[in-house]
Amino acid sequence: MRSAVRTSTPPPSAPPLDVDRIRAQFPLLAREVAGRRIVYLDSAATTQKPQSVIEAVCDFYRHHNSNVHRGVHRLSHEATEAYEGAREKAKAFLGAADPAECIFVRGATEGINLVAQAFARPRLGPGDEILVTVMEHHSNIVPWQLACEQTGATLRAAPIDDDGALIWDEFEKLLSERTRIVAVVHASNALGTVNPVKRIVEAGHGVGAVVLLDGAQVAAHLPIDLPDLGCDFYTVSGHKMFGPTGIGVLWGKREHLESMPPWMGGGDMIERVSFEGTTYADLPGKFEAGTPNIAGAVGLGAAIDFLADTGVERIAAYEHELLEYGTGRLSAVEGLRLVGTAPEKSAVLSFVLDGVHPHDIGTILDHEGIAVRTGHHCAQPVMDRFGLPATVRASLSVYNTREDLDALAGGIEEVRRLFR
Ligand code: C6P
Repeated sequence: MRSAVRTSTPPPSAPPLDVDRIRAQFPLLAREVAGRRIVYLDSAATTQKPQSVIEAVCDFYRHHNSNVHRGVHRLSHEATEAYEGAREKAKAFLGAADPAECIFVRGATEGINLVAQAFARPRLGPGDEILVTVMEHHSNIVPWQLACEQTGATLRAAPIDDDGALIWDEFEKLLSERTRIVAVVHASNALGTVNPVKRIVEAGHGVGAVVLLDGAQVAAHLPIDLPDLGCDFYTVSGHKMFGPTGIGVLWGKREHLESMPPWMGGGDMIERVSFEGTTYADLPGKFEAGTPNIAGAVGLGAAIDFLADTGVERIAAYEHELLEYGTGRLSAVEGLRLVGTAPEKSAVLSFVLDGVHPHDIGTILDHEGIAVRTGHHCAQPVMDRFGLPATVRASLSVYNTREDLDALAGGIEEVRRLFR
């Protein structure tokens, strides 16, 4: 069994994670599907929301709803304070130096598009290269393809091995003085692979490239320490870290953000507008045109509080245990092959089963009240690499238990019986 998942262990003084207490904070987990308590194993698609996040969003609309940065009245002050307070929380959570470097976006997809359009596009030309890996989510491929079409630059992709790990020598060979941008997923949504991101940042900087990390699958699972990572851009999605949909953060080094033109124009991103010419607001406003997702930001702030109270290191250690247990349970199923067995993994179990299409597995599991994702997981080059049309993916979170994984293994045995 390959499951040497390296995650940080909790400090010895930290009390063990009380999963029952955590589960009790997630109202949706009490729901029944197909007459049974739901087994939710699709947290990589989106996590469930704790009561505190739901309450924070409701409280905002009930008591403080107003637009931000626009009014002198009480409610507008309160809304602005709540919105900017959430930015402070994001700053602390990521270990950023300055809240102004934390741009609120809709999610990781928008964060990467913003960098592709406002940072890469004005700088790139024919002969320049952008380096990604084969394991990227489409959100970290297509924005760069668009930038390449617009500028004449070339997109290169570093290969992965049969375990789904980056082939370091090949990655290094693809790096050259032509490489202007390196954009890599911190943890793969389709395989679970955790990339050696510090090494990637160092290697990218070594050839003078700017490095973006896609942290969508990391924020709810592993600690993020931006100064330690040393990257230039980092992006997360709120809904994958217990927050609402439609909100996320793009963090960028101030020098880069300041050197970038605005991406979208509109209200709130300007200093002064006239037909003779317009000047732009300082960071972060320059990149937040229009009325933002204020309640979403407030909810994200509550999600960050939940993560801080629970302890990301403790979550990492707990999920590590769960992943090892689940790897063992699934490896024991006859005809099942895990796809993604890299030495360093986050809590994702992708697999295929001999003779059964992943969609059939997902449908049968759903009849048992088990929610998994089936398909290409918006990572078609990963499927091509493994010669598969699709996989079944069970993705774990802090509220999952060994019983959930037992139910999954039992459900797959049932699929096998039906297809015998
Ligand atoms: N992955 C999944 O089921 P958005 O949609 O912008 O919040 O996140 C995009 C994204 C970017 N990078 C990675 C590594 C991701 O996993 C995702 C979203 C979901 O795996 C939906 S396709």
